[in-house]
Amino acid sequence: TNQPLIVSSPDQLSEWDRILPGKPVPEYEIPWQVALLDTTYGGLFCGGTHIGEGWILTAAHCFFDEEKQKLKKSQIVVLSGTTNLIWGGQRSVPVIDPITHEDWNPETKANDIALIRISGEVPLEKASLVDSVLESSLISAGSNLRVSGWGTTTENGDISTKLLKADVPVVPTSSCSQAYGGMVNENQICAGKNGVDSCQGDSGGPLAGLDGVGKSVLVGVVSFGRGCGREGFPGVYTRIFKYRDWIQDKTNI
Ligand code: 4AZ
Repeated sequence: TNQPLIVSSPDQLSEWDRILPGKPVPEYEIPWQVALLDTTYGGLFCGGTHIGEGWILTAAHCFFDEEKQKLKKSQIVVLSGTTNLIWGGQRSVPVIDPITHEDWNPETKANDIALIRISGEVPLEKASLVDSVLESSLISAGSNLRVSGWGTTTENGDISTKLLKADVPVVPTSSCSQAYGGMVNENQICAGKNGVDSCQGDSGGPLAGLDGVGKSVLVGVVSFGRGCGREGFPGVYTRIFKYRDWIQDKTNI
């Protein structure tokens, strides 16, 4: 449909208070970024990344509500081809129910990864998935990765109607795991610093790095965090490289 979405009223925050803090993404800079909208209220519930042939990579926790019931395909619309959540772009519907990882654990948040299949009619650019050699150089502690989304621009704040991006420094898994009481392991990447982070609604969206020729490669999926942008609590991302076989198995990508 071409109905405008119902989103939170535009907030009063300055550009720099957004995605903690974010910069607006120019149109076409991250063309594989999608928004997942819930048809029951028309609003954003997660982000996602087009990885090819109508497959959207996202987070498993996106599809479970408070009662831990899975969202079905009829409750989901995939918005692509726009940085503006309200106007423009294409809307696609999933052709099958979301495929969530078999070992997704809502208590520990382990294996927070999922796939959505949309009909292949929308020509969407795809993100490349990181390989092992590139990955090891991209996730060395202190290097920056880029996260993007329409998520809230402060903890418990409003979502952004414009797609925002932020560069987040990689934090060693050991110290991150300590902060999160042992919940984080080598299947995850931690990134972020005081005031620079992803937040609610960014979940499922891309964490990306640049290869040797400046081409974007997908490294992680926004998963969780204690609050947003808090000192000592970086954002936690699903480490895509560790799920390469799972993705291949489900999608042939
Ligand atoms: C969320 O609630 C969420 N700071 C996502 C990412 C982060 C925190 C919360 C990371 O979806």
